[in-house]
Amino acid sequence: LDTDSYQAWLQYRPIGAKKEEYKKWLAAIEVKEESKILESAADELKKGIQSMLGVTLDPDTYGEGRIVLGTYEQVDLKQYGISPDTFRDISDEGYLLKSVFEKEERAILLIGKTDRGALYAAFHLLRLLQKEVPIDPIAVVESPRNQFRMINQWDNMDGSIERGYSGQSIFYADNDFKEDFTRVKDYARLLASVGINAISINNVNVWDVETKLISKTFLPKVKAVSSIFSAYGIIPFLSINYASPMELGGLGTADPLSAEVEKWWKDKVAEIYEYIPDFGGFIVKADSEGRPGPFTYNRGHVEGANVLAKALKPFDGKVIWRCFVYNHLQDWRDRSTDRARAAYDHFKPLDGKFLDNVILQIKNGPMDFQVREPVSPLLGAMTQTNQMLEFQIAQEYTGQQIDVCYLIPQWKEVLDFETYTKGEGSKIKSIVDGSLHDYKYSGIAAVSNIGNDANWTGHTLAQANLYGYGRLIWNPELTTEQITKEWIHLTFGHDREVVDTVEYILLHSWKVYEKYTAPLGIGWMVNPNHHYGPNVDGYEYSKWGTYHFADRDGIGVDRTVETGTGYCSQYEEPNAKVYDSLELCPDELLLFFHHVPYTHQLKSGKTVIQHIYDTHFEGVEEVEAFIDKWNGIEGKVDKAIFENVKQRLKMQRDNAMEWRDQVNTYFYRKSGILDQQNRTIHP
Ligand code: GCW
Repeated sequence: LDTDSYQAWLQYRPIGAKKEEYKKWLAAIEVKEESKILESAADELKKGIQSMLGVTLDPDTYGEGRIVLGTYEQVDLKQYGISPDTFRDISDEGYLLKSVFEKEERAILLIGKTDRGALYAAFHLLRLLQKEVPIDPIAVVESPRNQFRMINQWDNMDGSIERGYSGQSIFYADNDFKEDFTRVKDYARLLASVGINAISINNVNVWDVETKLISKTFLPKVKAVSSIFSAYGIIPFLSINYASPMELGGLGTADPLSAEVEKWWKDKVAEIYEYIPDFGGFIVKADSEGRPGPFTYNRGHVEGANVLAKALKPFDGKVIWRCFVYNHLQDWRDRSTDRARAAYDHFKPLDGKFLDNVILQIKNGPMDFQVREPVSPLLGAMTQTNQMLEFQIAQEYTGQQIDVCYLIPQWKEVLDFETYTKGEGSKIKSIVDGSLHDYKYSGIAAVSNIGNDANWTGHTLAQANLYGYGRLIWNPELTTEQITKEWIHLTFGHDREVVDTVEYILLHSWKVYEKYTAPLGIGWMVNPNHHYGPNVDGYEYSKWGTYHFADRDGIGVDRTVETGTGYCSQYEEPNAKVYDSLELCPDELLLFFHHVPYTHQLKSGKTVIQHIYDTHFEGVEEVEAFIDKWNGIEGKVDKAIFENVKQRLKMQRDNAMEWRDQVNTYFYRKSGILDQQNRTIHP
C-alpha cells in the first residue's frame, strides 16, 4: 500500500519551520464530554499532531498549551471571555476556532455548537497546521452554508460499482458486506474532514440482493457500517427498491395508495429505526430507466413519495426522491419528445403536493452529467417543495478518472447560475441552501468517485474532485483557486514548482476535456454502455433520447419555442430569451439549443466547423503540455503518485487523439469543409 496516496489529504506530513511555534500551543488536550463524535475529533487531533509535530497530546496534564474541545454548552465560555452570543446565529454544525493567550497559558479552543461542529473545528485546525499558516492569533467562526452535504455511493453488493472507476466497493463483496471495515472508517474520516454529513451506502439502482438491505438479513451489518459513519457526524441513508412490499413483503402490489402497502412501509421503517436510531431515510430512483415506481399503479410521484414520507415522519426521516425521470425507450424518429424537458414537465406541476420531509433530488443539468450542459430549469422552479442538487464526482462522461477533469470550476458555474426565479439574486446556491424559497430541507448530493484502489480514486488527481466537492458545498463562496491550492498543499506539500504544476493541470483540465470531446454543449458522442472514448453516432439512433442530428449541412438540437421542442421556455426570463435566441445564446451551449449550419459564425468569430477542428487539435496539444509539465516534477512528488499520474496522462493522450481524429474526420466527411489551417484530418 502506498501511504501518501492512501491517506489522500490527511497525510499529516511533518511540519517544517513552524514546528516549534506550533508546539507551544499543542501539548495537551482537554475533551469536555464523552461522545462518539468528540472521540473521533480527539483521535484525529492526536493522530495528526503526533504525525506532524511528533507530540503526543496529553489528556491529563496541562502542558504549555492545550486544545480545548467541546460544545459551547460544555466549555466554560466566560473563562475565555467568549460571549454565548457567538453561537446564537450559527447553525448546529458551526464552530468557533480561537487561540487564547492569558495568564501565561495558551489554549486553542475548538468549540462547536454541537459535537459535529467541534469535529469540523478539529479538522479545520489540522488543515491550518498542515498548510503551515500562523495560528496565533486566530479567531474563526464558521457554519456550513448547506444543510445536507451528501455523498451517494453507487455500490452494488456483488462488489461492483455502477460508474465506478477506482476498483471495487469498499463496502461489499460477494453479495454481502465485507468483513473488514478499515477502509470504511478511513473513508468516513476523509468525508468528515471536508464536512460531508450524509451518505447513502448503496446504488440507486437497487437489485435483488440490495433490496434486502432493509431486511433482517442485512440490517445488523447496515447498523455496523452506520455507526462508523455516525461517529464522524455522517447520517446513513439507504437506496430502496420501490417494489419492496412485493419483493420483501410478499404483497401482491406496491401501490402507494393501498392500505396494506402503507402499513408495510410503516412497519418496515419502524424496524429499521430499531436498529439504527439516527437513520436518515431513503433515497429513491423510481420510474426511472426501468426501475419500479408508482406509475405501474397509475399513481404519480406525489403518492409514491408521500407513502414513504408518512412512514419516516415519526422518526424524523427523509425521502430523497430523484427527478431523473424521462422516457428511456424513445424512438429516434420521434422529433417531438425531448429528454431535456422531462424532469421539469414531470415535477413542476406537482409543486406543493409533497409532504415536508420529501426532498427532490435534481441533477445539475437536464440531461446527464455531460462535460457541458445548461443548468436544470427545475432547480428553483418549485417554491413549495424541498429540493436538493445532484452532482456526479465520478467522471462517467468526463474521462472516467483516466483523463484528468477537475470539476470544481463546472460546479461553481452551476452554483453561481442566476435563475431569476425571484428576480435577480436567485442563484442556484441560494436555492439549494434553502434561503431563497425557505425550504425546510435542502442541500447537495453527489455520486462518489471512490473504490478500493490504493489511492481511492484511480487517478490520484481525481482525489481533488472529492475534496473540492466537500469544501465547495460547505462554502460556495470559496474560489476555485482557494480550494485547489488547499488540496495541493495538503496532498503534495509546499514546493513551489509542484504546487504550480498541479494547479495548472487541474485548473485547465475541464476546458481541455471539453475541447477534445463533444463540441459546443451537444454532449454524448461516446461509446455506448461504458461511455468512454469517442463514437460520434454511438447514441444517434438509440432509445435514450440523446441525439446530435448532424447532417451534411449542420448540427445541433433545436430546442427553441418557435421551431423546436420548446425546452427554452422552461427557463425564467431573461434566460429563456437568451437561450432561445441564436444571437444571444452563449457559444458553449449553442448546439444544445440550436441546430445550425457548419458555417454559422460563433461569437468568437469562428465558424462552427472551424471551432470543432481548432478545439480538437488544441485539446490534444494541451494534454501534451500536461505531460511535459508533469514530467518536470519527477522526483519532487511521491514516486507512486508520480507514476500513477504519468501513466494516466499517457492514456489520456491516446484517448484525446482518438477523439480528435474521429470527431474531425466525421465532420469533415459530413461537411466537406477543409480545415483553414490545413492540419491532418484523415479523409
Ligand atoms: O447517467 C446514468 C448512468 C446510470 C445511472 C443513472 C442514474 C445509477 O449512466 O448508470 O444509474 O444515470 O443517475 O440513475
